[in-house]
Amino acid sequence: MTDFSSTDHAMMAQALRLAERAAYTTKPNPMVGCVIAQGQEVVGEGWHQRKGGPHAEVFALQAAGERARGATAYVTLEPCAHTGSTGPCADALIAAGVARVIAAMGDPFPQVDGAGFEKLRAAGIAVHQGLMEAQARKLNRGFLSRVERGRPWLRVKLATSIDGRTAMANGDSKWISGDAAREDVHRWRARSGAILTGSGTVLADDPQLTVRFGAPTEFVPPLRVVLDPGLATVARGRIRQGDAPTLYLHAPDAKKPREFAAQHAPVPIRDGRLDLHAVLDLLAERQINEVQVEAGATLAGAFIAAGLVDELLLYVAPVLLGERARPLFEGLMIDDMAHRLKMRIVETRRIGEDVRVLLQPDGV
Ligand code: AOF
Ligand code: ZN
Repeated sequence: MTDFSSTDHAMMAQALRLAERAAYTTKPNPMVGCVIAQGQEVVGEGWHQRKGGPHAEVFALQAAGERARGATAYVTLEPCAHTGSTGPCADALIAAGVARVIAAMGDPFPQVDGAGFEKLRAAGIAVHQGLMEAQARKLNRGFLSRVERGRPWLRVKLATSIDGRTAMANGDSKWISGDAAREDVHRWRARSGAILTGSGTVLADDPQLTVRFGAPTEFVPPLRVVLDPGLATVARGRIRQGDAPTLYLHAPDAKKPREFAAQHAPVPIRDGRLDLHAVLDLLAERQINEVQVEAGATLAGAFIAAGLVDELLLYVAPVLLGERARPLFEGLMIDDMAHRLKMRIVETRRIGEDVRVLLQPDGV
């Protein structure tokens, strides 16, 4: 393992901050940042802003100009070796005369996957990797999930009372958490590739599932996905409004209504329900990195029970809804402590009146 200096750490931390600027605009590509430095002096910075645009290294090399010669390039992801929308970044770094490349992590993308490092080494450049890798992996957990596991990163958003209830018995779930939490949810939506819900929620809450409150100035609108086995909701609801595409996933034998224009695709049935594994496979094929589930207790419970949840985004409101109200998850049957589902708190933060808790199941 290479020993990295405090300057190396500071430069990589800056590269990670630059990468994160594209959180809302770069999908389905990864967020990547690059800092070029001569010793402790930064001579160029860049980040990958959107798919089809120049990569981080290209912007940073442009800014550095002649001062890239003999410099160190800090990148949050292995420089690419392939010609995609742009030429290989490895070649650009070599041509600019960079002496050393430090990458936070390798790029698992099949067309790169070590080939970028190989090119650099073959040209006599000193290459090191692994500096702040955990942070870099966390930043791109969606992209990495899709490329490495073949399925999107799945986040389930829930708003709960302190007694663990999410809706009244009549289904009313409005106004559990406050305005600040709602804006926060919309920012998480903006970084997601897809917002997924069920037909039950479309009927009960009539959500629009677009990014409207506290929206970033620029973002790629997430795909709205409705699990609707019988295509019962295609003609209804605010989900048909707004500036974002909608995809209906349905049972293979569903009857399509006449004049049905929305995107739709069949998904196999497992145990009487749409197969959730197949749903995620399909979304990965459509280059979705992060899915945010905003559904009711049944679908949220089904994802948990299937072991497909990577992250819970939980807003806890300081209210009590009482025992007739609905629980967080339905269909999750646990009879003894030995089978309890353990989770890890990744972060807690107060958001307005509420508390936001980010959790991950053990093993993720
Ligand atoms: C880099 N630097 O800043 C980024 C990289 O569609 P393209 O041609 O832009 O290629 C996208 C792939 O390139 C993406 O899947 C990932 O493997 C890599 N992204 N590589 O050297 C960058 N954004
Ligand atoms: Zn590149």
